Amino acid sequence: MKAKRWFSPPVTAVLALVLMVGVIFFTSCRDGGDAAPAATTGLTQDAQAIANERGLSPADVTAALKTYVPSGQHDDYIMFSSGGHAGQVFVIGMPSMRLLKTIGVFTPEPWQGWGYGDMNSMNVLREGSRNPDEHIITWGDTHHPALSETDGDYDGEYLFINDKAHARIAVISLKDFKTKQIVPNPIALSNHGGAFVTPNTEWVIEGGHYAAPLSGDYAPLSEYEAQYRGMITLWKFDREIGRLVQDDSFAIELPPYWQDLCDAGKLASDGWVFCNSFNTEMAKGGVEKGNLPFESGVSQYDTDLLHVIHLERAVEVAQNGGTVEMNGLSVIPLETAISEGLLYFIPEPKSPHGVDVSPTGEYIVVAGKLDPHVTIYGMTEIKEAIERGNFDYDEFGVPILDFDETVVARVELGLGPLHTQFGPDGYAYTSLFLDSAVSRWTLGGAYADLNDDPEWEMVGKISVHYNIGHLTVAHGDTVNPHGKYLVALNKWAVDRFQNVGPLLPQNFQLIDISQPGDQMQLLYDMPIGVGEPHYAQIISADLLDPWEVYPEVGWDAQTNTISPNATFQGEERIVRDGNNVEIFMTSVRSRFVPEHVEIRQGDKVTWHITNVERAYDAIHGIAVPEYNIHISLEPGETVTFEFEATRPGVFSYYCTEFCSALHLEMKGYLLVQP
Ligand code: RUQ
Ligand code: CUA
Repeated sequence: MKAKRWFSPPVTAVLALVLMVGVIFFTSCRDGGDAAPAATTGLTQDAQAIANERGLSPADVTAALKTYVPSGQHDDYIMFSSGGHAGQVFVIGMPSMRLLKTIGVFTPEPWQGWGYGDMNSMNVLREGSRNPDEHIITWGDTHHPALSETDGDYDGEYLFINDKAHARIAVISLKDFKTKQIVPNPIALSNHGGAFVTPNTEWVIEGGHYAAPLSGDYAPLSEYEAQYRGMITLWKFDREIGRLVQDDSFAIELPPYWQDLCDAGKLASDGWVFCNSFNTEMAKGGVEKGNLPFESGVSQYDTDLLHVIHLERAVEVAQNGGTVEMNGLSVIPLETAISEGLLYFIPEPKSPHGVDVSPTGEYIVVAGKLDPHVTIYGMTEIKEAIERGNFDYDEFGVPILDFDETVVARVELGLGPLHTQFGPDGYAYTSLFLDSAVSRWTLGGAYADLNDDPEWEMVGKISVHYNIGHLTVAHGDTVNPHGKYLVALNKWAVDRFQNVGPLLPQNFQLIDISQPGDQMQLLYDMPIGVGEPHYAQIISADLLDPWEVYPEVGWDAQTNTISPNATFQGEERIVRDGNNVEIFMTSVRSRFVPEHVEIRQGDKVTWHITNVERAYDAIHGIAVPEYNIHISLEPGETVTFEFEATRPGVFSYYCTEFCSALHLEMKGYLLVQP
C-alpha cells in the first residue's frame, strides 16, 4: 500500500486561486480589459482577513470553496434521501447540501397538501393501508430509495422507496416529485430488502425482514419452523402508467430466516438477485421467559446465508403457473423454488448487513457487522459452483454453495462494516459503523486496466462523526459510478452542532473523493433535523427533467390527464343535487372564484379547484380550517376534496401561499346555514 500523505495547500495558495478568479472576473467584466489591482488585492486581503478572523484553516477554506454555490447557480448533483421514520423523502442539492424539498410519501405533509384532503393523496394513502376501513396508516419507516434505471444507470424518471414498518413500497414520479402509489405487501409483516430495481426497472425488489406466517394468520412461536416464513417480492413496474402492477408481480417463499438487504445483479450478474439474511439460527427471543435475547440468539452461528436468486428463472416459473395465490399475490412455494433451481445459499460472515453488486456485476460485496472484513463473491465462481452441483443443504432443502469456491477475496477494513458503494476508478467505499469511518479499497481484478497492480486492499480511511450507517456515492450503485462526492449518513451527531435538546439531528457529511489513494477530504456537515435517514442515492442533476408547470390547465396529477373536473375561467359554478353540493372553483392571482360558497348544514360537499396559472412558481394553497383541509395548487393542477358540512357557521377559506402582493385578499367565505 502506497500511502501518499496529502498536505493541504496553504491558505495563500487557496487565496491565490481566489485572486485569479477575481482577476478573470474583473478582466472579462471591464471594457478596457485591464484588471483592477486595487480591487483584487483587496479581495485577497479580505478573504485572508476573514479566514484569520474566523479561525479557518487552509483545509476549511478549500472545503468552503468546493461547496459554495452562489445565489442563482444550481447544484451539479441531487441526493434523494430516505426520511427514515419521518416517512418522507428529502431532496438535497450537492455540493451545497441545501435542502430543496421534502416529499410527502407515507406521512402526510401539509405544505404539499399531501394527506390533508386532496383526494389523490387521500386515495394513495388509503390504498396503501392494509386495512383502510380500520385505519389509514399515516407514517412509514423509509430506508432505501431507488431511482429508476435504464441499462443499469439512473434515468431520472421515478423513485421508489420502502416502508419497513408496514412492508410497503411507494412510487414517486420525478416529473412532479409526487407520490403516485403505495402498495402494501399482502404477505409480509415488514420489509428491509427494498426498494432496489433491476437494471431496466422491470422489477422492483422488496425483500422481507422479520419472518411471520405469510398468510397473516396467527401461529404460535412454537410452530416457528413450520409456519413462519421469509419472502421476497418482485413487483412488476409498468413504466407507461408509472405504477407497480400486483397482478403481474410475484413473491418467492423463503425459509424463516430474517432476510436483510438485497441488491439486483447487473451486467455479469444480470438476471440474478442477492439478499442477505440473519437469524439463520431461527432464534425466537423471549428474554423475559429466560430465553436468549434476540441480540445474542440471532448471532450464535459463525455464518449466515447469502440468498442467491435466479430471477430470470423465477420469472419463467411464475409465468408458467408455478405459483400459488396468497392474499391476492402469486407466490412461488419454497419447494418449487428449490426444485426449479432458482434459490441457492452461500455462507456469509456473521450478521451480514449490506450486499452490494459492483459496477460490472461481477462482484457481490457482503459486509458483516461482526466481521472486520468485507467478503467478495464472484459471479463467475457462483455460476460455476451451481453448474458443478455438489451442494450442502439447509434444513429446508435449499442448496448451499461452498464458501471457499465462491469467494474471490476478503479485505480487512475495520470494525462494523455495513454498506459498500463504488467509484469509477476501481475503488469501493465501505462504511464502518463501530470505527466511525469510511474506508476506501481497491476492487482487485475488476479494473486491471486502471490499476497498475490490481489488488484487493484498503488504500484510505477517513473519520466521520459519528456512527455511520449507509454511505452514498454519486451514481455509486450503478454500472456507471461518477465518484466525486460521497455522503456519510451518520446516525449520531453528538458534538457537531449546537445542542437542541436531547433529541439530536443526524449528520450528513459530504466528502470529496475526487483525489486518489488516501486523499479524501471532509467538506461539509449537514444536520438532518428529521429522521432518521438510512440510504440515499445521488443523481447527476442534468438527468432530471421535471415539469415547471403542469402540461395543461386542469391537470390531474394522479391520472396524468386533464381532469373531468377541470374548471376554466368563466365556468366556475356551484351545483346542488339534493344535499350533494359540487363546487367548481378557479384560483389565480389573487382571487378564488367563487368567493362566496353558501351551503346548508348536512350538505355533502365535493369541491374541485383548478389553479389556472401558467407562470413558473405561481402556487396557491387553499385552507378550509374547520375540516382539517389544506390543499396545494400547483400551476395547472386540478384538485378535489370532500367534506360533510356538519357544523353551521361562518368559515373562511383562504390562500396559504404568499402568491402576490394581494395574497391576503385571496380569500372567500364558506357560509353554512343551520
Ligand atoms: S439499513 S437499518 Cu443499514 Cu439500509 Cu436499514
Ligand atoms: Cu394565492 Cu396567496
